[in-house]
Amino acid sequence: MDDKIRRIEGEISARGLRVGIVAARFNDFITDRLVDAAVGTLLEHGAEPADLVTVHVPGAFEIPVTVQKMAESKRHDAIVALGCVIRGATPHFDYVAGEASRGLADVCRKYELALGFGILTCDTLEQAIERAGSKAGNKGADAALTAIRMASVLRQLDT
Ligand code: INI
Repeated sequence: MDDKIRRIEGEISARGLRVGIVAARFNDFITDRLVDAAVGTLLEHGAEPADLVTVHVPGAFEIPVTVQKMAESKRHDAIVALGCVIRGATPHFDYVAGEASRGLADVCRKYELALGFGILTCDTLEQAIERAGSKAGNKGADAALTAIRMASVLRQLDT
């Protein structure tokens, strides 16, 4: 690759970052594991406990408005959104999962937010367990890494 070409890909360092973690309490036996992994990942990458805040809301549907309020406050360099929506017998899943992801995409673009999207949308409880620290890794940790990297990418684009 021509070394005159500028490459922006962000850094994986949470040093000095103020990060908000918003988690749904619905299915908290899953979301608590996502929160633990997100917090652990942020601390491992240099964040200070005093710069982190976890906010717990009733369900995934309530995540976007909470993230919007936090984005407006400008008190956070990055936000991690964590939830777990599991398909049931009715179309409720589609509304909750759809509005949560659409709402987050909207707020993310509006506030140019470094957002880690960690809302599991699963057909079964087993799929959720797999993504909360067993077979398929932990999506809370992945979302935290994305938030850290995006904070850096967005900052680099300003220079
Ligand atoms: N909220 C979730 O976070 N996950 C779900 O699986 C879920 N289901 O299946 O209903 C869910 N519903 C609650 C919803 O997010 C709101 O909290 C509720 O409708 C009140 O506004």
